[in-house]
Amino acid sequence: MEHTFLADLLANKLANTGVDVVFGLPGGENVEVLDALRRRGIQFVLVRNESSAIFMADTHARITGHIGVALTTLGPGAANAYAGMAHAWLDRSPVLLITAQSDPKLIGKYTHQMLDLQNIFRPISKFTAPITPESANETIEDALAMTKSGRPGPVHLSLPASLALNQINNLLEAVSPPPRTAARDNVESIDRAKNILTASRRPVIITGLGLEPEKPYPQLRKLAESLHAPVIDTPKSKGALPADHPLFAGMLGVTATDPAYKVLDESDCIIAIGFDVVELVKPWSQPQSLIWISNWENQDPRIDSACELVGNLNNILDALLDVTPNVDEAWGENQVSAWREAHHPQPTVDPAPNRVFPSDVLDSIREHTPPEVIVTTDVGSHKIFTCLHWQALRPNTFFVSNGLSVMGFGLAAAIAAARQTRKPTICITGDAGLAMVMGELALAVELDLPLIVVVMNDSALDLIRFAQKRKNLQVFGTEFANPDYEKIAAGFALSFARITNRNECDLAVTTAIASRKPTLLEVMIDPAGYR
Ligand SMILES: Cc1ncc(C[n+]2csc(CCOP(=O)(O)OP(=O)(O)O)c2C)c(N)n1
Ligand SMILES: [Mg+2]
Repeated sequence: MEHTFLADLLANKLANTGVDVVFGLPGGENVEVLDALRRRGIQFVLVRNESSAIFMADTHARITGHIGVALTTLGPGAANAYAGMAHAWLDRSPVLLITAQSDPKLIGKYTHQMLDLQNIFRPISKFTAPITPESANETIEDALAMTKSGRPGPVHLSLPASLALNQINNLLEAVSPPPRTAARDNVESIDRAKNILTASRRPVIITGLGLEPEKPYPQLRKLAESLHAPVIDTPKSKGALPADHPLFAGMLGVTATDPAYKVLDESDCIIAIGFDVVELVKPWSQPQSLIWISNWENQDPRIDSACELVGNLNNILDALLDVTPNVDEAWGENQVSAWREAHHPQPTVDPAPNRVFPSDVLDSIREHTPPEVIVTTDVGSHKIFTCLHWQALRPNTFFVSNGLSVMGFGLAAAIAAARQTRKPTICITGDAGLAMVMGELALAVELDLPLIVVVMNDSALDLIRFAQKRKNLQVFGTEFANPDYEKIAAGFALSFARITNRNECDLAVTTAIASRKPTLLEVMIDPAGYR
């Protein structure tokens, strides 16, 4: 039997699972693993902050259908990755985090940088374990399989530098791709679902974060059209049905009064596809019959359902296509067009002088970018507005942290998306969110990405300032001074424009898209337009 180093075993198993890139920021304790990745031909993207590595691994996974992998050092690097892991946990992302760890022989004698990483990551991961020479094979394979089995989520492995060059048996067989949930025998439930659908006069479909990597988009569209069912999406499934489809009825998940609740509340039957209540900002309390269709069990928390279909989404939706609907005349396309007219008011006032409304920014981007443009958003007032109003025309082209809603996600996600797809990509971020992760701008230039970073300059944590105003509190601790973004852009060698009106926005977006160069657009936003 051939022998190999533990670090190489790890690199081999990653490569055999289809991993071709790792995002991270190493410490001295990672250099053996880093070198094993290099020798195995796995690319390494050096981030400027560890949580960015996990946001990138997450986005990479959602785009490729593979798992995403991040690497950090022990104590401080792992601690810095915590927000990223928490995002992967609540946003259901198949990410593997590999950290270093101190030499196990020194436990109890040496404490420098030593944290109990298994106890730290256990509450926010599906699996966390140290890699040891004795059980490396099983541990690594279990971790890889766990990322995608059932509801996807993050896993964590730690490898001490002192063990990375341990020689062990090299079991070189290909690692089979992580299994999805074994499909249940859905025969009875399919019949039951068909009966519910045949009796329904006002069915509605709600999609959620669990549509990738199966991409049941053609079936979703066929099912909606055959049932005349309006389709409501969530931030993480925007574009599942294109926003210009006559049955697209808006999005749920950013406020307690999202306009799409009107359509949902009027329905008599809900078909939930890949849906996860972690995306909603209020408890689920819909009384209608619910047909649960997902790749994982309805649990944690379970929502009331009349019927559950668990397994391959394409097969399940195909099996429902021959239902003969019995839908009210005023429902479907008619209901959706009435809803659209009622819920897309244009601003009736002008923005403040030399300021732009967010609706103008989104309209300008939509008008001057191709249908397949990728959009990411950070978290704040701009996220709520962008989720509600961005017209996503293609599936899996909109990326947002919604389960955790963590600031700092948007730029990293855009970098990973543009890197992988080379498609025009737009990151919409608040000024506070960008300040948290500004260093990652360097990566956009290093990787020469077709990326436009749109920073909404309002010199405030606007969402929090708005909460103060709504509660009649003083504005306190929520306003700040911004840097000179033109100089920031020059320092990072990004193209730059400052935008104070719609025409400037049109020109800047057109120029940036044509150049395919990383660009920073500073939009002088009038936050009154968010409300
Ligand atoms: C890491 C993190 N810290 C704090 C928050 C709470 N929070 C949500 S929105 C927000 C304000 C964001 O400000 P900015 O990025 O400027 O966006 P704006 O609301 O101004 O559009 C804050 C502090 C959060 N979601 N994530
Ligand atoms: Mg702001």
